[in-house]
Amino acid sequence: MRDHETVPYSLPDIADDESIARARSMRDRLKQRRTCRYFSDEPVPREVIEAAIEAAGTAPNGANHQPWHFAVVSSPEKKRAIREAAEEEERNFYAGKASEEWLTALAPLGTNEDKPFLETAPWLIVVFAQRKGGIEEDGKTQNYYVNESVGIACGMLIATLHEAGLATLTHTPSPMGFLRNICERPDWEKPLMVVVVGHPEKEASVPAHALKKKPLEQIASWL
Ligand code: IYR
Repeated sequence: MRDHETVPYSLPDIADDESIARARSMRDRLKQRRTCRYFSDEPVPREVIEAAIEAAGTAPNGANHQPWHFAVVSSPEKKRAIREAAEEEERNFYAGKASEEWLTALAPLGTNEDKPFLETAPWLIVVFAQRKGGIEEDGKTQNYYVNESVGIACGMLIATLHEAGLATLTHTPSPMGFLRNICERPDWEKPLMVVVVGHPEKEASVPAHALKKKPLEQIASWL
């Protein structure tokens, strides 16, 4: 056995009834989350973003290497650079790169190549996955389960921001290598997504299409 120090672990005792109530209450709050594409420029305190990123940083991950980096963008110049580069990629996507099948799947969402929210929203959190680096971020040590780890962290980030009363949008321009240059990140990091954060615009609406969620019977099996 290798050296392996431990510390005690326990959780507060919660009776079953209370446990069920809490799970349902969390479910109901998460149900209120919708991906929002219309943001106002109303400011959001930096402290909210800081706490949400700290929450994301507690995600379970491969070998505790914590293979993520969150580049937080608020400067108008950087936001404009990201918008311009993303719209360029999206123009190619919508004008030919995407298959007919893909465009048909997107039609009920009403998305297109215009991404004004990348400038309007107060914060863009550009999430990077560290393919290498370990805890010390040396750029060499192997990391493990990188996509899984960073994906879970993004879920926790989004859930925390939702709990804080903010709207989010996960934006995934493709290809998104340009984000590495704009955010000045090393080449062993791979941009994974942009989480756009802010308040919804007054006139904001969301596609009715996405209200249809698969029922429990469909998404779960019990063995
Ligand atoms: N990245 C594009 C297209 C897009 C793809 C999927 I799958 C979506 O669920 C939404 C959008 C865009 O941002 O428009």
